[in-house]
Amino acid sequence: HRLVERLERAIVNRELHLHYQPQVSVVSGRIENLEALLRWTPLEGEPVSPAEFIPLAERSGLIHQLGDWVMEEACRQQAAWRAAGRVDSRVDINLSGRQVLAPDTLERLEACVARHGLRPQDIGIELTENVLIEADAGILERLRYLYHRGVRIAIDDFGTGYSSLSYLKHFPVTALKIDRAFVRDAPEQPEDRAIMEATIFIGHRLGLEVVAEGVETAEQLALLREMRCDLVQGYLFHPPMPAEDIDRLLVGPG
Ligand code: G
Ligand code: G
Ligand code: NA
Ligand code: MN
Repeated sequence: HRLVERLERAIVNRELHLHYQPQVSVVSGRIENLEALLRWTPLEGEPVSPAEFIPLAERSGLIHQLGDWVMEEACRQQAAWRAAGRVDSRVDINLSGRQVLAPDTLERLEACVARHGLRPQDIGIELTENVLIEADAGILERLRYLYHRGVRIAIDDFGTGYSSLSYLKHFPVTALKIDRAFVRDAPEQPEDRAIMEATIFIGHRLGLEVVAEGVETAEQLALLREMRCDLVQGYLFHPPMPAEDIDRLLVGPG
């Protein structure tokens, strides 16, 4: 596949970047967390969306190299922010299925965090529920270990996978992310509103943080505030942006 060949060269050619999207506290308005999102702009050609190249990288096995690059870059940036003393937000990294299910990915993440002088609580990971269902005992033990050390573990796109709720009882999880499809339709559709409310309720009863993604309107925010959602992420607040823009955002004007 042509795109895979181009992607193979993207790392050496420095065509990859991370953008960061803030997650904001509904109560305080403070930026609590930054989700790292991979961006690929080939030297020649238009930017390619991760929605397109991540599945390709998963199929070709290139996801391991890409994932290592993301981990390294996110930890390097977080360490630089820490050293500058300005930012105390966590940074969240997306891990796809094949990455998490590979036996040594989580160990490499831990090593990467340590190598950059970060504390486990400076970093989080986002997984989908399907990954947890497929994880074997060894992977789960590794996740539990990270959880107990203080790494934040969020379930991405919560409610859209093929799982039953019972996995929440057994798996090491610190946060649920309400999928943006529910958030988008909640103002108009009572069913989406009900799912959103139920997710926040069950999350809180289980002692989890709840994050709503794809928040674009004041109306969606009003619902989420009324339902006591913890964190909100979306274009209403901030789009994903380069690290330099995060610097400006956190330092403020002047
Ligand atoms: O931000 P954007 O809409 O472009 O992201 C599209 C999809 O790509 C999302 O599902 C997101 O989770 C995924 N994605 C973005 N960055 C990464 C990454 O670094 N690793 C993995 N595995 N997925 C990512
Ligand atoms: O699958 P995951 O939840 O990781 O995907 C995150 C994706 O959502 C990224 O592609 C990001 O660019 C996108 N995104 C972030 N904020 C918004 C938003 O307010 N609306 C929409 N439609 N997409 C968003
Ligand atoms: Na995500
Ligand atoms: Mn998501």
